[in-house]
Amino acid sequence: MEGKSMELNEVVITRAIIDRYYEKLINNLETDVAIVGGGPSGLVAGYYLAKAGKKVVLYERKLSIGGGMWGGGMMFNEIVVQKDALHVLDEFGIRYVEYRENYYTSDSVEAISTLISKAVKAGLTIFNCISVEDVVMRPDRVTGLVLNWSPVEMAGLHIDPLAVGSKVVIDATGHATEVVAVVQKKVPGKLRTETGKIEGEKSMWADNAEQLTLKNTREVFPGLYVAGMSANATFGGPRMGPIFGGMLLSGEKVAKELLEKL
Ligand code: 48H
Repeated sequence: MEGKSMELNEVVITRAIIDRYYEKLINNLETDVAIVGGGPSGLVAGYYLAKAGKKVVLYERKLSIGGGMWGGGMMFNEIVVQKDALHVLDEFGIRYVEYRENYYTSDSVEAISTLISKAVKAGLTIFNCISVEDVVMRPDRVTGLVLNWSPVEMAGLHIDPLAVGSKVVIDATGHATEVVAVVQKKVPGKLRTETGKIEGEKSMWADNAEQLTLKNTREVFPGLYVAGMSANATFGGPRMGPIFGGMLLSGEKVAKELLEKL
């Protein structure tokens, strides 16, 4: 005979969620690296940094993490990855099939769900439904992020944000380059681009774009790095369409560079 299990209590369920979330929040007020944007480049960066023992947090505006990878190309949920980036898929255990020489395909749902899962298990803390609306600034350096709930942003409510500190920030916000845009607008000084401003993303040229994504993954302002599509939009590289090797390699590169510095 099985014994009667303890009756579940709604207030205890609520208390458990509040206690655990509060712990997570308070433990991440100061971090080594804060990543803005939960697309492939941000997740790969977060994975490698967390795996190496860094305290790293990622903020994503949307309810679901993953950015633009879920939909493959035009909702055909397959992605293309070139040979140079296969070692990242191997590191995560994401399966791929050769299509032609140097063109490999992966199921986009397997790819992005595995990036998310492995990054979290490696120690990356993810907060979803939070939008980064500003940076914390000292005269010559970005030193943190200003956060608000995405629903507050969506409803246009006049509610003051909260702030967190981080040694380094990575803008992995994709096409929009949201953190760099705020720095350009509000922080005195120039970006480390040719004109000192955001150069803007150019039209599609996959081969060139994939190479430039890597080159453009770097520090754009003291304390602020760009990765993924944001790197090309900031430094004026073209878009590449649904080939994702550059995004994966960009995340790997920014993590490597920061591990040498931090
Ligand atoms: C919190 C924010 C904020 C903010 C934005 O777009 P992503 O998938 O980014 P990448 O660079 O890792 O990958 C780009 C890729 O998906 C892509 O679009 C490609 C390859 N396009 C080629 C082409 O030709 O079009 O993810 C960015 C994430 C999103 O989930 C946003 O919701 C999030 O960042 N985000 N999160 N605060 N202020 N801004």
